[in-house]
Amino acid sequence: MFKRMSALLLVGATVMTMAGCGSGGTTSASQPGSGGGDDKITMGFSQVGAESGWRTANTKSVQESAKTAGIELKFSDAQQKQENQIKAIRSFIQQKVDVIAFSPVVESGWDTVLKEAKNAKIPVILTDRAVDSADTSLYKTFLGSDFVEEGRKAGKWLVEEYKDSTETVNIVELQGTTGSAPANDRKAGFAEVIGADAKFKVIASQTGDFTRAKGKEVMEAFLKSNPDIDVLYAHNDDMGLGAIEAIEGAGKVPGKDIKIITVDAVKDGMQALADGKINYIVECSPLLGPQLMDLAKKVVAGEQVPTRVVTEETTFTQEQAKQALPTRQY
Ligand code: GYE
Repeated sequence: MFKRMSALLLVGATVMTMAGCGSGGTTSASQPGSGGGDDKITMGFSQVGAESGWRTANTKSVQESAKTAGIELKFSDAQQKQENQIKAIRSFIQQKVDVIAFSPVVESGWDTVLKEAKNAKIPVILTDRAVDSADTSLYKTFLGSDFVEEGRKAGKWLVEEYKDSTETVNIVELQGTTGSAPANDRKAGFAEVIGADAKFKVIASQTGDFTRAKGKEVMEAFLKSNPDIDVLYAHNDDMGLGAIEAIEGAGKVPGKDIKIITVDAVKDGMQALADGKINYIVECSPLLGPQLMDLAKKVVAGEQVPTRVVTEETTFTQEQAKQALPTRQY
């Protein structure tokens, strides 16, 4: 708990200390409330969807912190569809909100709509997920995790776990939403680390769209076509939890017959880790709301902000999960 709080404080401090020397500077300041006629900042927020426990906790964090910060939030749920996010952003532009924040479902295809926001002089903040636009002037900052590093942490645990073995380790991978930053980066970071030792073999890798239902379905297919799976690497807890049902359904013991690594550390994932069904979780914090509201206020006031704000995160073993669970916030 203390570790988590101090990590969040640390990130907050980084934002504060870097605010004066950020390189991605704002040049034109739009006045708070320019669209609404009062001083209250209006934020248009386009959320990815409600696909996972992480997402639910993230939505709650954004909504609660907007209230605390006195920011009026126009919230829109895109149900994992890019076209819905583009529509929502266009509608925010029409409504002349003061700032747009969004969590892009996939990385590519944003330039046109982001240029429209820029032309309307509405600053954009990326939260949680990145875009691959070459023109970084299309957004002010990106607040979120280092997903490549998360993938590396998952790989490092595996390398350590099998350090005394010379036999082949057969791995199956449940990827997040195709084309999303966390799916691309968690795959890349993991591959980079395990790639150093030829005994690690990814024998199947497919998307489970970050949902429990899809995680279960794809794991069932993996189990049917691969009798000899040693390890499952799932890009989030929810897919891992769905896969556990598939593994148990196939008469195998999750955490023993098949070792499981996931990412997020939401409560249900942490419970499965404490129960021995998952072996290791790489944390990814959804509590981005307070930092997002701080950044929004600065950006609307025309202050400079760092172009990248990275969330600090930890990892959990089964023992650590038992200790952390009673005070886990999400
Ligand atoms: O890990 C997953 C969610 O973008 C970091 O999206 C987020 C990911 C998170 O659906 O559970």
